[in-house]
Amino acid sequence: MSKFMSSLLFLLITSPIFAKNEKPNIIWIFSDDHTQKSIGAYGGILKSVNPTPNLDRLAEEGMLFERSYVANSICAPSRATLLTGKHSHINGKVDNRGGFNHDQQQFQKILQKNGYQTAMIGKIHLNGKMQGFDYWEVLPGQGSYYNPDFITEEGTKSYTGYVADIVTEKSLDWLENKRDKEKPFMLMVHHKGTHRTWMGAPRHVGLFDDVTLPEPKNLFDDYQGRGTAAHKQDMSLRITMNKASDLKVRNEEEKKAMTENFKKKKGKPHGEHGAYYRMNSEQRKIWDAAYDPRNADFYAQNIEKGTDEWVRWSYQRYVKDYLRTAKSIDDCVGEVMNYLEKSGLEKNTIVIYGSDQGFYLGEHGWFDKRFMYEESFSTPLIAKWPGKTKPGSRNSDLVQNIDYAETFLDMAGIRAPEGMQGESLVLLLKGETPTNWRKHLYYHYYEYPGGSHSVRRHEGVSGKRFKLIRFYGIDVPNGEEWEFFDLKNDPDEMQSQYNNPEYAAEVTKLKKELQNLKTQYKVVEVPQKPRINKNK
Ligand code: SGN
Ligand code: CA
Repeated sequence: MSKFMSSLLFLLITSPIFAKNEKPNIIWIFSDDHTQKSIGAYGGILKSVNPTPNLDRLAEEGMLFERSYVANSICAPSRATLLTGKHSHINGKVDNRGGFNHDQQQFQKILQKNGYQTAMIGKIHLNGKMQGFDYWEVLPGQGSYYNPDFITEEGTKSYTGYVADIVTEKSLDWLENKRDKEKPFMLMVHHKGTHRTWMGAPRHVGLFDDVTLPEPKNLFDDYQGRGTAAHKQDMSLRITMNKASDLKVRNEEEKKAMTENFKKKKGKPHGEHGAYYRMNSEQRKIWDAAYDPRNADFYAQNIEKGTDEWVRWSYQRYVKDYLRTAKSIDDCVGEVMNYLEKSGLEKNTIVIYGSDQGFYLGEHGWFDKRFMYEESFSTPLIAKWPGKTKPGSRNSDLVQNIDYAETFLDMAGIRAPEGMQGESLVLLLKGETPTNWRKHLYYHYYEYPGGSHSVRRHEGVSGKRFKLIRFYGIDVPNGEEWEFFDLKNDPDEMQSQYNNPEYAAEVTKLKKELQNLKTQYKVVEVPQKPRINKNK
């Protein structure tokens, strides 16, 4: 070949037209219990306090999924589904108790085998050693808001500071200093917040002090129009909400008693209730300066537990604390986006935000999740894929957390292995929903008896408008109860129409659909037996 020809060839293969398609990087920012209704871009009554400016920015630059749901509204099972792309009865992690089989197929293992650098930082809630990550540092179990420990390949390490900030710092440090810059990457930035017992960062403890949050209209729900499960749950602001640990109302005497209690236990205070006692004196000073006067005000009002006044007061305290924890996650989203912009990574990096499920912020008088009702069945999903997602776009197709694994693989140009049960969201992200996109979702919640909050087992099917739920294993003649909701006429799900003859045809249709989905997803019976909760 002449010299001229070879230089022409060189120019051609190095020119952008012939450059091989660069694989996109993926940053998956995730939170715990972060409900759609607390994110500005999703709208809702809390939008007025501007709770999430950075997530709103992500939505403005990307796509927001309005009808995004989970398959089983509880933490560890949701994460198992996300990694495996399979429903709980297939991946084996049906509730928060018991182990997760890490040896099974997971999307990050496939990405890693296909040349991706993979990293996981923060909460995963799946005990045992993570697989398929080049780098991982995870919180033990639920983790701690203040001065958390992290499990690493080299053992447990302790850090001083606020958990969301540490997760953010570690993530940015991995991006800047620890990864192999020759390879595309997938980084999971997984936060502890907004999980119970909702403790904000020192810089956020004063937020929302001077506002009165609007209340949901069903804060005083009496559960007429629904069955046993809604009546018998244990997740109400009126009865379940705990004064000391949830609402942080402790006078000096109570603080002393709790401190003594923690001293009796071995090692550092742990778990949710231990967070206050893990604080160093500087953090405690900031905390007490914010909470002591508020608590004095509470005692001055003589509010009795269980009264309507108590429900109203705890709603304000609880939701403000919840929004404070969300704020540090929102800060993280902003920092990550700013870093991508500064580092030049922005163009080829997908940023995706989600949570393990939704949550109740006083709707039906509740906190927590588990039910197939909209607040906890739905979950946020916002994604920005430069050049692919249309900025400020919204998608209203039915998507579920079984879809993420295949989506991540598809983004990387990898075909999903047989057995994954979701659908890739890539076409949806490009604004090209296939005409045969799913019309119904399958749901199944298992953690009963045992566990927390006494939510009865149930499974169900939901289309865009109608939802059918079967509660089972309950103390009624044949052990099961059905509920049916028309989300168009009753978006707050206050009145089951299961026995209303006007809906009989729809009920029959959904019963059939439930059977179809059970066949499609190969649903098997998971025996219901009490077990001890070892994996809190
Ligand atoms: C803890 C919480 C519960 C919560 C579960 C599961 N109690 O047990 O309120 O439902 O975690 O949450 S606490 O008083 O210890 O905070 S999950 O998100 O991990 O599924
Ligand atoms: Ca959760």
